[in-house]
Amino acid sequence: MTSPQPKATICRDCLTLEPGKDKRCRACGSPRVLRHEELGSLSIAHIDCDAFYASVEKRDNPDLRNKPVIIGGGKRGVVSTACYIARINGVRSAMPMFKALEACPEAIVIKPNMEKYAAVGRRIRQMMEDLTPLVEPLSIDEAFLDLSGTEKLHHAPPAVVLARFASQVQSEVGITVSVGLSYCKFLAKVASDLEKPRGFSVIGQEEAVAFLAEKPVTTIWGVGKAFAATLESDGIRTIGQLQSMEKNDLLRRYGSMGSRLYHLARGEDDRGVSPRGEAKSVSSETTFNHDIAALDELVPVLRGLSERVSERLKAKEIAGRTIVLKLKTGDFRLRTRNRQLSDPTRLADRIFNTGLELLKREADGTRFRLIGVGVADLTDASRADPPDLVDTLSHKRALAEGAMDALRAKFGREALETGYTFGRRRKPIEKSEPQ
Ligand code: DCP
Ligand code: MG
Repeated sequence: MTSPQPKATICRDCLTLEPGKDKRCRACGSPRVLRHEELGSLSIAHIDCDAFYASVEKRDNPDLRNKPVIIGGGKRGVVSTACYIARINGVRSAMPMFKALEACPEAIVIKPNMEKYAAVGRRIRQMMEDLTPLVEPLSIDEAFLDLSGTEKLHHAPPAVVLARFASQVQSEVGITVSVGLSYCKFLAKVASDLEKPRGFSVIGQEEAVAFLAEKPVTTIWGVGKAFAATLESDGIRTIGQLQSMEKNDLLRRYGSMGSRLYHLARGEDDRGVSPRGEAKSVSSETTFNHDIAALDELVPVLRGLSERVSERLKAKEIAGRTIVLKLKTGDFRLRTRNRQLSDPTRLADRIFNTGLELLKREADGTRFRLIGVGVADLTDASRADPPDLVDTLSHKRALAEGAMDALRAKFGREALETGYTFGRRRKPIEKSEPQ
């Protein structure tokens, strides 16, 4: 007996499984018909809300519906997000507000209401968790879902479950989402971005390599601006170029990142979807042989620990918004101090500088037996360390740090030491705090 062929076509509106060969669904007439040979067998999804903050504001004030809306402002004066009408006029996330208003003077600007967005994000996450326990949130408005083996439960293949979910979010929560469906996390995430807003894109095994060949290297997870600049200086711009390179060559040039480039360029990604019970913070700490009071002795240790934390954040492709300094005094009293940044970071430099500001206030002659630094409030790295519009120097430092990472990956950790840590490294204790 042969198993039934998985259905390769569905209507995203009425969920009919074989809506016919025409452009429109023969059951409901909708043009939103999804066709893909592998539709019945793919089960890794990435779901991302469309223009999230702006959509929530439009939901709550129907007068805004057909108007360009920008969410942002406040102290930093940049755009958090813009609705798709404002985007047509050229408004983008992280743009200075004055530029956004030059591009779209009629836009309505609304200050972010984080509590409200967090509540909507939680509600949508709950709806995802009703579909599968394997939900891995990446940020407030996006998550991976692994729907393998859920067909019996839902009496429908993942593609249908996802289309139904998108409609349900729209009718029950009042905002729209875009869905990417593939066989691995990397391509599911790429797919969800292809047809925004209200998109549903599928990337199968069959077309993955050809699809990726055309794309810029920045499509690859973990290749940010700094690393892309390194690749560019080696003449590499597209994933197709990476596909034609030997694995050993990539390893030699870029260390562990080379291995990732090699595999992801071929659409090979075996990372599982893991619900975030994992790290809530990433930290590194060290206990001294003798208690230390002097700031200039504590500073190089802090620098080394910050670099360590940064490396681990980069390796996990995560970033965090809160920097935590931990000190234990000679008489075992614990002091923790923290500061929130405007954006999540994974850069040693920002971790260190923030930690240093906190440390300066504590270095009042007290003798310390332990110092640690950590990053909490974790998110994925995609939105970490935007080029700082005010502080162009920090952007340069970020680029320099990317270059140093590449060198360390090539020659080992000890190859490059900053002035702070030179000859003064200690063995740190590493921690990932559970939730
Ligand atoms: N965000 C922010 N600053 C940025 C990027 C995003 O404050 N530089 C916030 C506002 C967004 C939310 O995070 O609404 C989700 O980020 P996304 O990158 O998913 O962007 P949107 O959901 O707004 O738009 P898209 O439809 O492109 O996903
Ligand atoms: Mg989004």
